[in-house]
Amino acid sequence: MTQKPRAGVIGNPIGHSLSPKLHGYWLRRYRLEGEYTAIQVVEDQLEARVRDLQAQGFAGINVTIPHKVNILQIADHVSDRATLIGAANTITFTDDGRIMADNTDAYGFMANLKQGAPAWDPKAGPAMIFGAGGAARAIIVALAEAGVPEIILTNRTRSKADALKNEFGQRVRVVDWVQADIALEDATTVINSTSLGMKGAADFKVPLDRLQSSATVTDIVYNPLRTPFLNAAEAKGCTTVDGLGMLLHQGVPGFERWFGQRPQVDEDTRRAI
Ligand code: SKM
Repeated sequence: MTQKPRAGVIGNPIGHSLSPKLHGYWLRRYRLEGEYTAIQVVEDQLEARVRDLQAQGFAGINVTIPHKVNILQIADHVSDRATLIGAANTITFTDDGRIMADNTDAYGFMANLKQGAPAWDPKAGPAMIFGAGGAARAIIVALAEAGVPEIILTNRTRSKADALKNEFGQRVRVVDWVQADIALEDATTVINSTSLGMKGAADFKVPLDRLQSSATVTDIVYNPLRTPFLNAAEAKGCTTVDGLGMLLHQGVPGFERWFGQRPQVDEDTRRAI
C-alpha cells in the first residue's frame, strides 16, 4: 500500500500559520488523499528535523521564519529564484533522496497583485516598497522581473535598504524613512512589506498625503485584512490589494508538486481561510 502524501510547514513559532488551513482546504476541495501539518522546529534542530521529515517519507515542506535563509545550506539544489532572493520557502524531497529548495514568495506576491488589480501596469512608473526585510527581497525580484522601471526603497534602518540596493543594483533608489512621503508622489505602485499595521504590532505612521490616487497599493499584512494603510489608500481613491492572496498564491506551486493538483485561488479559497 502506498502511503498518502504528507507535507507541512516548519517555523518557530508556527501556531499562527494559515498554511495547514489552506492546504487542508485544497485537499478536501479536490478530494485528495494527503495530510499537511504545522511543525515547530527550533533553530539548532533545523537540519536534523528536516532530514527526519525526509526519512519519514514527507513529499515536501513549506519553510517560514526563522528558517528561510538557513534552509539553503541543507538543500542539494537551490532554484535560481531562491538563489536570487537568498531564501527558500518551498522544499521538495525527491524520490532519489535529494532536497530541492525553491522560493514561491515572489510568485505569490505577483499573482496576488495581478489578480487583485487586473489593470495594474508594471511599466507605468516607479514602485515604492516600505521595508527591507526578507519579504522585500522577494518583492524586489518580482517587480524587477515584471519590468518595473524603478524601485524606491525605504526602511526605518536605512543601512538595510542600502544593502539591498548594493545587491539588486541600479534600478533601486533608497530614500530616508522620514522623507518617504515625498517620494510617494512619484510612485505608481506602493507596497507595505513591513509588519507595521499587523495585529499586535505598531501602526504604519508614514503620512500618505502625497500618495497618487492613480497608484495601486498593496500590503503583505493580512491580519487584519483591511489594514489602516490600505484603508488610507482606499480613501485617497487608490486601487488596493490585501495581503491574504500573497499567502494563498505562494502555496500553489508546493501543493501542486506534493499532491499532484494545481489548486485554484478564488473567492471560495479566501472564504475558507
Ligand atoms: O513563504 C510563506 C511560507 O511558505 C508559509 C507561511 C506560513 O505558513 O505562515 C508564510 C510565508 O513565509
